[in-house]
Amino acid sequence: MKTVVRWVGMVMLGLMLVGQAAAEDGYDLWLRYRPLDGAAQARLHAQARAVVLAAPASPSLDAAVAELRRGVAGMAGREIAVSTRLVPGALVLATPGQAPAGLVLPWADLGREGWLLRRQTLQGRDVTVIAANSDIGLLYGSFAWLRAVQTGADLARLDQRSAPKVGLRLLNHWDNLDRHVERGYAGASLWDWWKLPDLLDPRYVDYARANASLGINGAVLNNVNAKADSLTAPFLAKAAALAGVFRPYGIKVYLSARFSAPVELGGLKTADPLDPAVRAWWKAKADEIYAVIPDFGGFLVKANSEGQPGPQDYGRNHADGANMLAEALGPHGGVVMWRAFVYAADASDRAKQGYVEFQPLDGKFAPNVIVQVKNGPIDFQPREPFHPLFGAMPHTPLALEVQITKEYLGFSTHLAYLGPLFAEVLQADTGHGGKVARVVDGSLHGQRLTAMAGVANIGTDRNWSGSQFDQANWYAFGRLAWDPDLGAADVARDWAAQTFTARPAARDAIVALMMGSREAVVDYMTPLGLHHLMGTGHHYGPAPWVDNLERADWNPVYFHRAGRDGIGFDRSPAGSNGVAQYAPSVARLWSDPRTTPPELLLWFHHLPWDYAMPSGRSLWGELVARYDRGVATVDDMRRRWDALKPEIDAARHAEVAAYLAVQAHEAQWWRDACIAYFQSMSGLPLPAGVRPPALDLAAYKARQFAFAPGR
Ligand code: BDP
Repeated sequence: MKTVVRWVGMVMLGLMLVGQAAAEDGYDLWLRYRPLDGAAQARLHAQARAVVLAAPASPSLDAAVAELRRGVAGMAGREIAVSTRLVPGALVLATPGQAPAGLVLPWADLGREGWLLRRQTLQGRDVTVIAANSDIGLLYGSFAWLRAVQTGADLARLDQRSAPKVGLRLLNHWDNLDRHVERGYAGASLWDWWKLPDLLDPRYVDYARANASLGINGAVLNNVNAKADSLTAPFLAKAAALAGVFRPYGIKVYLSARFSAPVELGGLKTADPLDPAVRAWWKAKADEIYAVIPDFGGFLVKANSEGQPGPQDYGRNHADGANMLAEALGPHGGVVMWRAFVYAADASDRAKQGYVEFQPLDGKFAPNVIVQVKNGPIDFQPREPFHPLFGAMPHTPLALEVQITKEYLGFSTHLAYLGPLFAEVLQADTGHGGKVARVVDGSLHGQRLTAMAGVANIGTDRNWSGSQFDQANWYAFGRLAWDPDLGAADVARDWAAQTFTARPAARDAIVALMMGSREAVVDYMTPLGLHHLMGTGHHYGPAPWVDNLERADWNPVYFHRAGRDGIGFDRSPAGSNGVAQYAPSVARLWSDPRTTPPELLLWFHHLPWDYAMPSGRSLWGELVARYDRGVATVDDMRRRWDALKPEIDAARHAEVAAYLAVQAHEAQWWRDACIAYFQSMSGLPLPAGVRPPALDLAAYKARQFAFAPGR
């Protein structure tokens, strides 16, 4: 009785909320499927009267149908039936084997995962065809059709097709087995290892739906700073349980593998990759994994980096290590993603180390190894030049790794849409005959094994990503991994329409706010090519003065080199000559400050404070102006967001507004602390009209953040 009363109450509450913006908390991500307005509902219903199945039954097909029904029920307010009879206004899910007579399509172009959406007449009936060569393609196509509805496409004239340009589109979760997430700002790890494998949180399904809606087809479950425990039988059973949930959504699981596991788990005396017993151990381990996870994706490995074990501990190189694992996984179809994020050999210029260690190994890796390279040569800074390895290893598959979680961009409290950052690296011309996107999609050097990885920003927070707008970074990663040539603004437009509102004026206002946001962070943190000025360890807040860390190349002063004479890291031929790692056409441009874009100036050059900038200002004046511009942009973002209040549901509007207030405050802090510090180096007065920092430098230096998240 009590339950009935509760249900009636809930239904009534639900009815009351219809018509006004229902409270939203962000859990639904971009898959909200809220009711369309009356006319649009009628149009949608006319195009989605039933789901017609012309494809073999499978769990993935079931997932596609469930999603279509969920979407139509939400947006058109109607339950739709599933049938095998072709009815007018049907959504026809078709694969070549079972396609209805008369359906002629360019199936071959779609590949295994691609899809096609087309409104057409079939056997005398007007229908919408969702076609693919596989059930996963149909699932992706169904999500694409729902996106078309959500973004206001003309359903009566629909004609779209798409196939992924990159084979492996992976999230890298830096999740520890105790649920702490390294560089996580969205709560604890989603993976409840303790309760797995018996208890499956329903959230795992929603995670899989969200990924499938973008085409993400793999997840590395555990941190690159891996514990060997993740390879033990109990944890493999847990990973297998997750794999079982994800499988219908086309998502494979991968694990980060600790290189020394044969010693730690196997009791061997060595993890030397050329030792037969070590090789046998990994082979047996791979067999064991595939026995419980038949479609296991493979290993991600961080070796000889930041204290992690690796082949160099035994006088071997990265190829020796990677190839040993590749040999173990190869018979099962698994891959090794071997990270190029290393900086051990020589601290004279940390930016050079990845290239120095890896480029000479070009062509030495087994065919199922991908070398995974961060977007830039240092470490996920607000701006870096693209990594010089892109284009420089023609005989080796290279994956691009970007960071979705904003370790160095203000955590989840700062609004920074990363689409422009991702697109900037993908569109950068390597000078080796194509842009980075052509390395990533394999076309530049004819690689068939291709991948793009994003370090996830997902956790147990109700809104998944720590903030409403950080969802856009997960989204942008997925869309760009599928098609690296998409424009960041186009992706933002889809996201904003799906996540907030499809009304064009409001949607475009959101997009405009997003598109300037990353540059704002660059300006108020690290303008003009400065980098790594963040607080020690946690990377929160400004600390350009830090000079006392154990390793020289952990200190901000190492990176900015500011003194009375000027500022910047000289990577020109007169300095570290890091620029020589780029193709000659690129190196030539970036060797000369006058042909280096201002955005990268102090990355490559150490210049006097009075150096004349293209703007007509001195370098000192320009630096200050950029810091001020960053603060002003955030203030402007706040105004733009306030103006959107009538368009956005109250709870999410208020939450974003509160976050923007934090960001405005912290942007000012960054600006003030950096100007105070750099002024102490330059010894120059502030340009006329510039407001002095609120506090003395000592006050900024004194700030400590003992429990900052993500460490
Ligand atoms: C840095 C992070 C550190 C990661 C490392 C990596 O500060 O937590 O372990 O990268 O990518 O950005 O391995």
